[in-house]
Amino acid sequence: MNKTALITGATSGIGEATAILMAENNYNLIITGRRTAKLKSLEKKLGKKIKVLCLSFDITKKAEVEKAISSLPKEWTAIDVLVNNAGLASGLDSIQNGDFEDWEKMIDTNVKGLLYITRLVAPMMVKRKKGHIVNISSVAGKEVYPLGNVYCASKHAVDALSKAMRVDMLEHGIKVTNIAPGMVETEFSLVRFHGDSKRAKSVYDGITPLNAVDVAEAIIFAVTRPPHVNVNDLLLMPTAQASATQTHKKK
Ligand code: NDP
Ligand code: 8X3
Repeated sequence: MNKTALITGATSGIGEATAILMAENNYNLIITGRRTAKLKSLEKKLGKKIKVLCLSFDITKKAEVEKAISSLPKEWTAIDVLVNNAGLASGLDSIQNGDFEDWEKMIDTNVKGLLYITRLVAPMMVKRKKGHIVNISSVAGKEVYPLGNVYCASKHAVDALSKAMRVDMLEHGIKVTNIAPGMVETEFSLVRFHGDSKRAKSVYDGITPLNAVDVAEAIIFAVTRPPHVNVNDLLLMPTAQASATQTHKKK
Protein backbone atom coordinates (compact mmCIF):
# COMPACT_ATOMS: atom_id res chain seq x y z
CA MET A 1 0.00 0.00 0.00
CA ASN A 2 1.25 3.51 -0.81
CA LYS A 3 2.41 5.74 2.03
CA THR A 4 1.02 9.28 2.38
CA ALA A 5 3.07 12.49 2.63
CA LEU A 6 1.93 16.05 3.33
CA ILE A 7 4.28 18.64 1.81
CA THR A 8 3.90 22.32 2.68
CA GLY A 9 5.01 24.83 0.04
CA ALA A 10 4.67 22.41 -2.88
CA THR A 11 3.95 25.14 -5.46
CA SER A 12 7.61 25.81 -6.27
CA GLY A 13 11.25 25.06 -5.55
CA ILE A 14 12.20 22.39 -3.01
CA GLY A 15 8.59 21.50 -2.14
CA GLU A 16 7.57 20.97 -5.76
CA ALA A 17 10.69 18.89 -6.52
CA THR A 18 10.03 16.81 -3.38
CA ALA A 19 6.44 16.19 -4.47
CA ILE A 20 7.63 14.98 -7.88
CA LEU A 21 10.28 12.65 -6.39
CA MET A 22 7.90 11.33 -3.72
CA ALA A 23 5.33 10.57 -6.43
CA GLU A 24 8.03 8.64 -8.31
CA ASN A 25 8.58 6.74 -5.04
CA ASN A 26 4.84 5.89 -4.90
CA TYR A 27 3.74 8.21 -2.10
CA ASN A 28 0.19 9.57 -2.21
CA LEU A 29 0.47 13.31 -1.67
CA ILE A 30 -1.26 16.13 0.14
CA ILE A 31 0.22 19.21 -1.50
CA THR A 32 -0.20 22.66 0.02
CA GLY A 33 0.57 26.31 -0.72
CA ARG A 34 -1.33 29.51 -1.43
CA ARG A 35 -1.21 29.36 -5.26
CA THR A 36 -4.16 27.11 -6.11
CA ALA A 37 -3.48 27.09 -9.87
CA LYS A 38 0.06 25.78 -9.28
CA LEU A 39 -1.26 23.06 -6.95
CA LYS A 40 -3.82 22.04 -9.56
CA SER A 41 -1.26 21.82 -12.34
CA LEU A 42 1.00 19.67 -10.12
CA GLU A 43 -2.00 17.47 -9.29
CA LYS A 44 -2.64 17.05 -13.03
CA LYS A 45 0.99 16.07 -13.60
CA LEU A 46 1.28 13.59 -10.70
CA GLY A 47 -2.30 12.37 -10.44
CA LYS A 48 -1.86 9.73 -13.16
CA LYS A 49 0.56 7.76 -10.97
CA ILE A 50 -0.54 8.43 -7.38
CA LYS A 51 -3.43 9.99 -5.44
CA VAL A 52 -3.16 13.74 -4.88
CA LEU A 53 -5.10 16.07 -2.58
CA CYS A 54 -4.61 19.83 -2.99
CA LEU A 55 -5.05 22.03 0.08
CA SER A 56 -4.74 25.73 -0.63
CA PHE A 57 -4.20 27.82 2.49
CA ASP A 58 -1.96 30.47 4.00
CA ILE A 59 0.19 28.76 6.62
CA THR A 60 0.50 32.01 8.62
CA LYS A 61 -3.27 32.01 9.26
CA LYS A 62 -3.98 29.63 12.14
CA ALA A 63 -7.71 29.40 11.35
CA GLU A 64 -6.99 28.48 7.70
CA VAL A 65 -4.53 25.77 8.75
CA GLU A 66 -7.02 24.36 11.29
CA LYS A 67 -9.82 24.36 8.71
CA ALA A 68 -7.68 22.59 6.10
CA ILE A 69 -6.41 19.85 8.41
CA SER A 70 -9.69 19.27 10.25
CA SER A 71 -11.49 18.86 6.92
CA LEU A 72 -9.14 16.11 5.68
CA PRO A 73 -11.19 13.18 4.37
CA LYS A 74 -10.67 10.14 6.63
CA GLU A 75 -8.62 8.27 3.99
CA TRP A 76 -6.08 11.12 4.07
CA THR A 77 -5.55 11.23 7.84
CA ALA A 78 -2.94 8.45 7.97
CA ILE A 79 -0.03 10.79 7.21
CA ASP A 80 3.30 8.93 7.20
CA VAL A 81 5.55 11.88 6.33
CA LEU A 82 5.12 15.59 7.02
CA VAL A 83 7.56 17.77 5.10
CA ASN A 84 7.61 21.20 6.77
CA ASN A 85 9.04 23.07 3.80
CA ALA A 86 6.96 26.27 3.33
CA GLY A 87 9.13 29.22 4.19
CA LEU A 88 10.72 32.39 2.96
CA ALA A 89 13.18 35.19 3.43
CA SER A 90 11.82 38.70 3.08
CA GLY A 91 14.40 41.46 2.73
CA LEU A 92 18.09 41.59 3.63
CA ASP A 93 18.86 44.46 5.97
CA SER A 94 20.61 45.40 9.19
CA ILE A 95 18.88 45.04 12.54
CA GLN A 96 18.69 48.85 12.87
CA ASN A 97 17.08 49.32 9.45
CA GLY A 98 14.99 46.16 9.10
CA ASP A 99 11.35 46.28 8.09
CA PHE A 100 8.78 45.13 10.68
CA GLU A 101 6.54 43.68 7.97
CA ASP A 102 9.40 41.59 6.55
CA TRP A 103 10.27 40.35 10.05
CA GLU A 104 6.69 39.39 10.86
CA LYS A 105 6.30 37.57 7.53
CA MET A 106 9.40 35.45 8.20
CA ILE A 107 8.55 34.64 11.80
CA ASP A 108 4.87 33.96 10.99
CA THR A 109 5.74 31.64 8.09
CA ASN A 110 8.98 29.91 9.08
CA VAL A 111 8.27 29.47 12.79
CA LYS A 112 4.57 29.93 13.61
CA GLY A 113 3.28 28.34 10.39
CA LEU A 114 5.54 25.32 10.88
CA LEU A 115 4.27 25.03 14.47
CA TYR A 116 0.58 25.28 13.48
CA ILE A 117 0.76 22.45 10.97
CA THR A 118 2.94 20.28 13.19
CA ARG A 119 0.59 20.75 16.17
CA LEU A 120 -2.30 19.48 14.02
CA VAL A 121 -0.56 16.60 12.23
CA ALA A 122 1.63 15.24 15.06
CA PRO A 123 -1.33 13.92 17.13
CA MET A 124 -2.42 11.78 14.15
CA MET A 125 1.09 10.29 14.03
CA VAL A 126 1.16 9.78 17.80
CA LYS A 127 -2.17 7.93 17.58
CA ARG A 128 -0.77 5.58 14.91
CA LYS A 129 2.58 5.30 16.71
CA LYS A 130 4.40 5.98 13.44
CA GLY A 131 5.40 8.85 11.25
CA HIS A 132 8.26 11.05 10.11
CA ILE A 133 8.52 14.82 10.37
CA VAL A 134 11.05 16.46 8.05
CA ASN A 135 11.81 20.10 8.79
CA ILE A 136 13.51 22.21 6.12
CA SER A 137 15.83 24.49 8.01
CA SER A 138 18.95 26.02 6.41
CA VAL A 139 22.64 26.69 6.83
CA ALA A 140 21.10 29.92 8.20
CA GLY A 141 19.85 27.77 11.08
CA LYS A 142 23.45 26.85 11.91
CA GLU A 143 25.25 30.16 11.36
CA VAL A 144 24.31 33.79 10.92
CA TYR A 145 25.44 36.00 8.06
CA PRO A 146 25.54 39.80 7.61
CA LEU A 147 22.03 41.30 7.22
CA GLY A 148 20.42 37.88 7.59
CA ASN A 149 19.46 38.50 11.25
CA VAL A 150 15.74 37.64 11.42
CA TYR A 151 15.76 35.00 8.66
CA CYS A 152 18.71 33.32 10.43
CA ALA A 153 16.88 33.56 13.77
CA SER A 154 13.79 31.93 12.26
CA LYS A 155 15.88 29.07 10.87
CA HIS A 156 17.76 28.68 14.17
CA ALA A 157 14.27 28.27 15.66
CA VAL A 158 13.50 25.51 13.14
CA ASP A 159 16.79 23.81 14.04
CA ALA A 160 15.90 23.97 17.76
CA LEU A 161 12.36 22.76 17.10
CA SER A 162 13.71 19.75 15.18
CA LYS A 163 15.75 18.78 18.25
CA ALA A 164 12.82 19.45 20.59
CA MET A 165 10.35 17.51 18.44
CA ARG A 166 12.74 14.54 18.36
CA VAL A 167 12.77 14.46 22.15
CA ASP A 168 8.97 14.74 22.44
CA MET A 169 8.37 12.14 19.71
CA LEU A 170 10.91 9.64 21.03
CA GLU A 171 8.48 7.54 23.09
CA HIS A 172 6.01 7.48 20.18
CA GLY A 173 8.45 6.03 17.64
CA ILE A 174 8.18 9.04 15.34
CA LYS A 175 11.23 10.14 13.40
CA VAL A 176 12.29 13.79 13.10
CA THR A 177 14.80 14.93 10.49
CA ASN A 178 16.30 18.39 10.06
CA ILE A 179 17.50 19.23 6.53
CA ALA A 180 19.76 22.28 6.29
CA PRO A 181 20.64 23.34 2.74
CA GLY A 182 23.04 26.06 1.67
CA MET A 183 22.21 28.14 -1.42
CA VAL A 184 19.51 26.59 -3.62
CA GLU A 185 18.33 28.32 -6.80
CA THR A 186 14.52 28.47 -6.55
CA GLU A 187 12.05 31.36 -6.21
CA PHE A 188 13.68 32.02 -2.80
CA SER A 189 15.82 35.04 -3.80
CA LEU A 190 13.05 36.50 -5.97
CA VAL A 191 10.79 36.45 -2.90
CA ARG A 192 13.57 37.77 -0.63
CA PHE A 193 14.16 40.75 -2.96
CA HIS A 194 10.44 41.42 -3.39
CA GLY A 195 10.31 40.48 -7.08
CA ASP A 196 13.61 42.11 -8.20
CA SER A 197 14.65 39.36 -10.64
CA LYS A 198 17.99 40.97 -11.58
CA ARG A 199 19.11 41.13 -7.96
CA ALA A 200 17.77 37.64 -7.30
CA LYS A 201 19.75 36.16 -10.20
CA SER A 202 22.94 37.93 -9.16
CA VAL A 203 23.02 35.96 -5.89
CA TYR A 204 24.16 32.92 -7.87
CA ASP A 205 26.64 34.72 -10.18
CA GLY A 206 29.86 32.74 -10.54
CA ILE A 207 28.78 29.71 -8.52
CA THR A 208 26.80 26.57 -9.19
CA PRO A 209 24.20 26.54 -6.41
CA LEU A 210 22.22 23.49 -5.32
CA ASN A 211 19.02 22.93 -7.24
CA ALA A 212 15.67 21.90 -5.78
CA VAL A 213 16.11 18.27 -6.91
CA ASP A 214 19.41 18.01 -4.97
CA VAL A 215 17.52 18.80 -1.76
CA ALA A 216 14.55 16.61 -2.70
CA GLU A 217 16.95 13.67 -3.14
CA ALA A 218 18.27 14.24 0.40
CA ILE A 219 14.69 14.22 1.70
CA ILE A 220 13.96 10.97 -0.17
CA PHE A 221 17.13 9.45 1.32
CA ALA A 222 15.99 10.39 4.84
CA VAL A 223 12.44 9.08 4.49
CA THR A 224 13.43 5.79 2.87
CA ARG A 225 15.81 4.60 5.63
CA PRO A 226 14.75 1.40 7.42
CA PRO A 227 12.55 1.75 10.55
CA HIS A 228 15.49 1.57 12.99
CA VAL A 229 17.50 4.36 11.26
CA ASN A 230 16.87 8.10 11.59
CA VAL A 231 18.74 10.87 9.82
CA ASN A 232 18.79 13.50 12.58
CA ASP A 233 20.41 16.37 10.74
CA LEU A 234 21.70 16.86 7.23
CA LEU A 235 23.71 19.91 6.14
CA LEU A 236 23.84 19.97 2.34
CA MET A 237 25.98 22.59 0.58
CA PRO A 238 26.98 23.54 -2.93
CA THR A 239 30.61 22.56 -3.49
CA ALA A 240 31.32 26.26 -4.06
CA GLN A 241 30.00 27.23 -0.60
CA ALA A 242 31.99 26.38 2.55
CA SER A 243 29.85 28.22 5.10
CA ALA A 244 27.06 30.80 5.32
CA THR A 245 29.58 33.53 4.51
CA GLN A 246 32.13 31.84 2.25
CA THR A 247 31.53 31.10 -1.41
CA HIS A 248 34.05 30.62 -4.19
CA LYS A 249 32.93 32.60 -7.20
CA LYS A 250 34.39 31.95 -10.66
CA LYS A 251 35.46 35.18 -12.33
P1 NDP B 1 10.39 28.92 -2.98
O1 NDP B 1 10.10 30.37 -2.83
O2 NDP B 1 10.63 28.38 -4.34
O3 NDP B 1 9.22 28.06 -2.30
C1 NDP B 1 8.63 28.46 -1.10
C2 NDP B 1 7.33 27.69 -0.89
O4 NDP B 1 6.77 28.10 0.37
C3 NDP B 1 6.29 27.99 -1.97
O5 NDP B 1 5.66 26.79 -2.36
C4 NDP B 1 5.30 28.89 -1.25
O6 NDP B 1 3.98 28.66 -1.74
C5 NDP B 1 5.39 28.41 0.19
N1 NDP B 1 4.95 29.45 1.10
C6 NDP B 1 5.55 30.63 1.39
N2 NDP B 1 4.79 31.37 2.20
C7 NDP B 1 3.66 30.64 2.44
C8 NDP B 1 2.47 30.87 3.18
N3 NDP B 1 2.28 32.01 3.88
N4 NDP B 1 1.52 29.90 3.20
C9 NDP B 1 1.70 28.76 2.52
N5 NDP B 1 2.80 28.48 1.80
C10 NDP B 1 3.75 29.41 1.76
O7 NDP B 1 11.65 28.65 -2.04
P2 NDP B 1 12.47 27.32 -1.66
O8 NDP B 1 11.93 26.13 -2.35
O9 NDP B 1 13.89 27.65 -1.80
O10 NDP B 1 12.14 27.27 -0.10
C11 NDP B 1 11.62 26.12 0.56
C12 NDP B 1 12.20 26.08 1.97
O11 NDP B 1 13.61 25.87 1.88
C13 NDP B 1 12.01 27.35 2.79
O12 NDP B 1 11.68 26.99 4.11
C14 NDP B 1 13.40 28.01 2.75
O13 NDP B 1 13.63 28.82 3.87
C15 NDP B 1 14.27 26.78 2.74
N6 NDP B 1 15.63 26.98 2.24
C16 NDP B 1 15.86 27.52 1.03
C17 NDP B 1 17.15 27.71 0.58
C18 NDP B 1 17.47 28.39 -0.71
O14 NDP B 1 18.61 28.87 -0.87
N7 NDP B 1 16.56 28.44 -1.66
C19 NDP B 1 18.29 27.25 1.38
C20 NDP B 1 17.93 26.68 2.65
C21 NDP B 1 16.65 26.53 3.04
P3 NDP B 1 2.91 29.80 -2.14
O15 NDP B 1 3.68 31.01 -2.58
O16 NDP B 1 2.11 29.17 -3.23
O17 NDP B 1 2.11 30.02 -0.91
C1 8X3 C 1 18.58 30.03 2.42
C2 8X3 C 1 20.03 30.02 2.15
O1 8X3 C 1 22.23 31.24 2.49
O2 8X3 C 1 20.32 32.60 1.87
O3 8X3 C 1 18.26 29.47 3.64
O4 8X3 C 1 20.46 31.70 4.06
S1 8X3 C 1 20.77 31.46 2.66
